[in-house]
Amino acid sequence: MSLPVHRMSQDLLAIGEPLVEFNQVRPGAVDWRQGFGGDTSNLAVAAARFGARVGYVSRVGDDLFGRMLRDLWMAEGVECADVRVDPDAPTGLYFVTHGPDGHAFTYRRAGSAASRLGVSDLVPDRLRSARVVHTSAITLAISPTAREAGLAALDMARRSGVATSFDPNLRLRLWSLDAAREAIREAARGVAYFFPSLDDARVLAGTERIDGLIDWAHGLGAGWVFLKRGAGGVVVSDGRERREWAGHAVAAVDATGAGDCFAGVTLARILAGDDPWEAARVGNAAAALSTTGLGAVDPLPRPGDVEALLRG
Ligand code: KDG
Repeated sequence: MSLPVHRMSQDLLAIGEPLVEFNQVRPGAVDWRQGFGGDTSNLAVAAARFGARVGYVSRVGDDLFGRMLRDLWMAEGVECADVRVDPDAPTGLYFVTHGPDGHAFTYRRAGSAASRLGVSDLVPDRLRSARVVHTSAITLAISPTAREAGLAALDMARRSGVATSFDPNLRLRLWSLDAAREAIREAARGVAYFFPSLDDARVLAGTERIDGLIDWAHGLGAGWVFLKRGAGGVVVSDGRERREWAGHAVAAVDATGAGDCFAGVTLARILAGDDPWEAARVGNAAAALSTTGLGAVDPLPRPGDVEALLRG
């Protein structure tokens, strides 16, 4: 028996790899705070905290870390019916260390359960009934089958008139710049919401100037472009007009996942009816707050925290 689509539909469907996080509390310390990461999972939790009905598509291992992630999504109200438990591969992990140049990641993800994601993990009805389908360049980079799944999900959404969203999160440890450029070009075709970071966009576009980066993103086919400038805030463009939201001065501890927080909250606010300019203003404040604690997920703010910051 299959359930009617409307009973299992989510507004935002994210596809990718979740990771369990170990974050070093102080440089050099043998003291690691366990948390959660994975760019698309971070985005899903951020959006759920802002009231969006979110579903996640992935694979986890049949292990302690996979169970911890499922508990996280259940606690956060992220629907994980489409997260398959793969008995033959482990859940991926990563370690966050901090130094003068900010945070650095060390991964244990090769051969992870999520890297075995494939087109068979997609539920077409679920994709077609979502309002936004999101994935990232990390999803496309972790394996050929995950790349096929991520691109197929975007394609299916596009063909069904569902808005697509993409973060060209660049991880050159996973693939070459040429391979990344080619896959990102395909993913960005007709993408409604495009969330590049300044650093990634500069490498991908091969240019430094903000205007050139925005033009590059629209040239790929993006509708709305949100250029994430870290502590510098965000530049938003719809292809005709550009606006900028400055960064908020906060006591930053760890910027891990701040870009995912921005995109998740911005999408949640768009789904709630905000226009994308206003949604980005809220997302920008949320991203600032997300840097004030350790880890990608734990410090993700809730609407009341953001309202307080915006009220000043
Ligand atoms: O954006 C934060 C992510 O980068 C982090 O949670 C780990 O998904 C991760 C990755 O692949 O780097």
